[in-house]
Amino acid sequence: MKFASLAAAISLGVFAAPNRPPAPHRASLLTALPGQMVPVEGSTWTAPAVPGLYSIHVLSQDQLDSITVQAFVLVPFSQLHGEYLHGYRIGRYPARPLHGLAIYHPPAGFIEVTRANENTWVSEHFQLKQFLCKQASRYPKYLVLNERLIEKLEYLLGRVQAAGYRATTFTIMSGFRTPAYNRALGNVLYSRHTWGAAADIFIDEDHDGRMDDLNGDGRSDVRDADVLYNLFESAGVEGGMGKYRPTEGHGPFVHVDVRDHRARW
Ligand SMILES: [Ca+2]
Ligand SMILES: [Ca+2]
Ligand SMILES: [Zn+2]
Repeated sequence: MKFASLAAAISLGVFAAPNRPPAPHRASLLTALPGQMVPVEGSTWTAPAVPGLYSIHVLSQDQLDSITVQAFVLVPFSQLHGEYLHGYRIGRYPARPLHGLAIYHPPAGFIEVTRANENTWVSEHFQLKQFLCKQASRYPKYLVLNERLIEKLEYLLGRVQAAGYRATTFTIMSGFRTPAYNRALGNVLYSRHTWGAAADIFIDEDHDGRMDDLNGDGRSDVRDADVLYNLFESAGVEGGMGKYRPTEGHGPFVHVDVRDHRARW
């Protein structure tokens, strides 16, 4: 078992995934605060003091298989000055968590996104830049991204593909939203988007910026969102999910999020 990072090479326990087909971007996302000790593939990794991306390559024992753990050391939340983080507007998280739930406390920190790392594959089918807030700004930009959201999107994409639909990824119309941007949209105070735990998605293999005609009726409308919604429901999806009909501003899409209870709309 080999384990190599930008910082050092250390040995790890067994990485058991010998029979999976080769994937071009076999990766998983890990976030940690500077100095935090986190489990990685059966071993422990200590996050360096300097925020940024540390790609950890984990080889299987026979060295025929590997996975890249894209470990981002976060810029701690305490670095915020008012509403800004290094010139990037974040806004304010609610002082009181919703119903006292831990998932609504302010995030521990932020991933710093640069031109150099925004194309990073954080899983097999998703790149870091897909989750960026749509607010206009220069680099560096910052985001919060929940690992469980990525896992969920990968699972759902797999189900969509297994059902016979062509889908190389989900187009993420809205992933992370800064509280400032979310507020400007007039959205709810406790949107899971502001915790990097929600995504508004559709399938757009013909790249026209709109949901593809999944049900084959020659139109792109809420019935195509229904196709995704029903597929996700039958896949036993937990957490929050809602479907949206098209407006003048956007096409049909489905919202999915990570939360501790089931919610549907
Ligand atoms: Ca399309
Ligand atoms: Ca249709
Ligand atoms: Zn949403």
